[in-house]
Amino acid sequence: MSGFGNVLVIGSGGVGKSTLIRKVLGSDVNERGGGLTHEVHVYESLSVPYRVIDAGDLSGGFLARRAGVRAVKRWSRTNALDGNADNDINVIWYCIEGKSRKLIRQQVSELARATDVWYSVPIIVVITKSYAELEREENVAIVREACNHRRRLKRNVRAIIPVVADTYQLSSTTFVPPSGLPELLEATDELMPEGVRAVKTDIEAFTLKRRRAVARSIVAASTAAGVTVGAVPIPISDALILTPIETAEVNALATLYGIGKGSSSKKLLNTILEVGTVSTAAKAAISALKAVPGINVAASVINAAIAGSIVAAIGEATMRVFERIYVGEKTLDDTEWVKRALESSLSKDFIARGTKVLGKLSGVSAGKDQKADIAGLLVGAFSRKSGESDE
Ligand SMILES: Nc1nc2c(ncn2[C@@H]2O[C@H](COP(=O)(O)OP(=O)(O)OP(=O)(O)O)[C@@H](O)[C@H]2O)c(=O)[nH]1
Ligand SMILES: [Mg+2]
Repeated sequence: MSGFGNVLVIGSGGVGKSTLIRKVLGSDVNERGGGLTHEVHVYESLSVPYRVIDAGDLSGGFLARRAGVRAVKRWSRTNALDGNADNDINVIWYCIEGKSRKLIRQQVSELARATDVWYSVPIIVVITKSYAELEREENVAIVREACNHRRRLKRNVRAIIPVVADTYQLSSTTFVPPSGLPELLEATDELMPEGVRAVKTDIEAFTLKRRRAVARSIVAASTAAGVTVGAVPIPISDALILTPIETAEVNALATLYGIGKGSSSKKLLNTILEVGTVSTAAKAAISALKAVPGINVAASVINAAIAGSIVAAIGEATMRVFERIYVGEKTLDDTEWVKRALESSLSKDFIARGTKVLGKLSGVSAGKDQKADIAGLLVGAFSRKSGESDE
C-alpha cells in the first residue's frame, strides 16, 4: 500500500471519531494492528486513497488526557525517528464536538497541544455532531477565532468542516441527515500532496537536530584530543600530526550521517582529510594563527589551540557537509563542492574565530586542566548556534 497517505484522527472520547471513520471508509474497512501501540488503530479501505489512524480516546480527567496526548506524541516521534515514511502523518482531522458550544475553545487548546509535534502538517478541524443546522456557521467562526490566536494553528488549520456522520434522529418523525462528508473528503484530497511535503520537512528538521547534537559531541571529543596532541613544543607547519584524530572524527561523523563505505564515500572522506591536514588551506591557517600579533601566550598553548582549532573547524564543516548529503541536497560525488566548503572553513572566518580564542588564552599555560578549557573555548567558538544558516 505504498503511495498511500495517512490521516490522523484526534479528538476527545465520544466526540464521534469511530463513527466518522466508519462512514468515511465505508463497509469494506479493514483494521490493521501493524505493530502499533494498542491505543492507536489503523484503518484501510478501498474507498479512499489513504489510511485513517484513530489515535484513540483522549478523554478523562486532566491527567488522563495529558497522558493520552503524550502517548500520541510518543507514537508520532517514534515514527519520525524511524524515518518510516509509511507511517508519516500527512493530514490531521481534529474532531471537536459541536453540540456544546462552551467547550469549543477548550477543545481548540487541546488541539494545539495534541498536534504540536506535527509542526507543519495541515489540519482539518471536523466539528462533529453538527446537528443544529443554524449553529454550524457560527461554530466554524468560533473555531476559526480560537485558532487565530495561535500562530501554528492559524497556519496549519486549513479547513473547518461541520459534519453529521450518521443520521441523527430528533424525534420519531424528524431527523438530521448526514452532511459535510463530501467536503471533508475533498479538503483531505486537496491537502494530501502538501501534507506529504510537510512531513518530509518536519522529519528532516527533527532528525537533523538530533544528529547535530551527537555530531557536536564527536567534534568536542576530537577537539580535546587535538589540543592534547598539539601541546608539544615542536613547531607544526602542517596538520599532519592530526591525521589520526581527524580520521577518527570524520569516520565517526560519516557513520552518524549514514555515509557508506563505498568508493565514492572513501574518495569524499579522503578529500576532507587532505584539506584538514596537508592542504595549502591548512598550512595557511596555521601560519596565520601563529602570526597573530601581540598575544602573550606560551608557544605550547598556541600550538595546542591551533591544533584544536583545526580539528574543531574540520569537524563542524564536515558535519554541515554530511547534513546536506543526508537530506539529499548534495551527493557523495560532489567532491569539488566538499573541497571548497572545507577549505573555506579554514579561511577568513577560521582566523577570526581562532584569534578570538587566542586572545582569551593570554597568560594560560598548557597544564592538564587548561587543555580542557582550551578545548571548550574552541568548540564554543567554532560551532555556530543551531538554526543559524551555513551560507
Ligand atoms: N447519530 C449520530 N450519532 C453520532 C454521530 N457521531 C457520533 N455519534 C454518536 O456519539 C457516540 C460516540 O461516538 P464514537 O464515534 O464512538 O466516538 P469516539 O470519538 O470514537 O469515541 P472514543 O472511541 O470513546 O474516543 C456514539 O453513540 C455515536 O453513535 C453522528 O454523526 N450521528
Ligand atoms: Mg472510538
